[in-house]
Amino acid sequence: MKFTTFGAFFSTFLVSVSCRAIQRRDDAAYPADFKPNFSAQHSVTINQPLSVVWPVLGAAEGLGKWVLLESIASNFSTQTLDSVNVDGNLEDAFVRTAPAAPVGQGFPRQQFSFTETIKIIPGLSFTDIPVQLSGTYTVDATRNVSLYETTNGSGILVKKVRTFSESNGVTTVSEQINGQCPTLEQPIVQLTTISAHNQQMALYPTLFQ
Ligand SMILES: *[C@@H]1O[C@H](CO)[C@@H](O)[C@H](O)[C@H]1NC(C)=O
Ligand SMILES: *[C@@H]1O[C@H](CO)[C@@H](O)[C@H](O)[C@H]1NC(C)=O
Ligand SMILES: *[C@@H]1O[C@H](CO)[C@@H](O)[C@H](O)[C@H]1NC(C)=O
Ligand SMILES: CC(=O)N[C@H]1CO[C@H](CO)[C@@H](O)[C@@H]1O
Repeated sequence: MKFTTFGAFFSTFLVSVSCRAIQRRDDAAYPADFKPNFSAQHSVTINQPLSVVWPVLGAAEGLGKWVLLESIASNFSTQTLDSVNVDGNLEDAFVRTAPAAPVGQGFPRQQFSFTETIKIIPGLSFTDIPVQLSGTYTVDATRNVSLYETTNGSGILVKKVRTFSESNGVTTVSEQINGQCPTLEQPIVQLTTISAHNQQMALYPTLFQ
């Protein structure tokens, strides 16, 4: 890792350690105060029809497989599977903290959690920062859209919308990430998100080999 990157990571580390004690963001206010300040978009093509791609990258059953393609992700597990009613389109909604819909209604919503390990100095594991993330993955199978929302509990929120299109037996998977993090961390989070997102999506085709 280049020294400048290391410096940025290290100051992020110091900032996040020093902020941890004083920062108490009210997670219950989400999404009313969701003001995204980092974003990424990317798409990949998979040489398979949507009928093959959907069960892995669309439906919730495949969630753990693609979450763990991110090189810094580990310790994935799922919790409650329920469903949620949405006014309007799923991609425009925030459903992570919404009340569950009565059985038989709404879009299926899978709760999950995993750990992202931010490596400050590669090879020196005592400098690693584990970030526990929890979220929901919600699926509109009629419109071929899914919505991924995570939080670390306070301060970092990520919304990712995934859309699918098929042409001549080839499926294009597109993702739009919008996230919110503390202003001081925005530059490094923006850079890390773009590179981790591109790296992860480049591996999607390997799930079909
Ligand atoms: C989530 O991340 C933010 C930004 O780094 C940090 O300030 C906050 O303490 C973290 N929350 C938890 C619960 O770790
Ligand atoms: C694994 O995830 C659980 C929550 O599901 C968390 O309590 C635990 O600390 C995590 N372990 C590691 C090693 O990150
Ligand atoms: C969703 O994908 C299926 C399978 O490719 C397709 O038949 C259907 O028209 C798509 N629906 C929408 C709304 O794009
Ligand atoms: C890159 C990015 O999305 N930056 C945004 C960070 O947040 C401010 C305030 O909400 C926006 O003005 C920036 O566009």
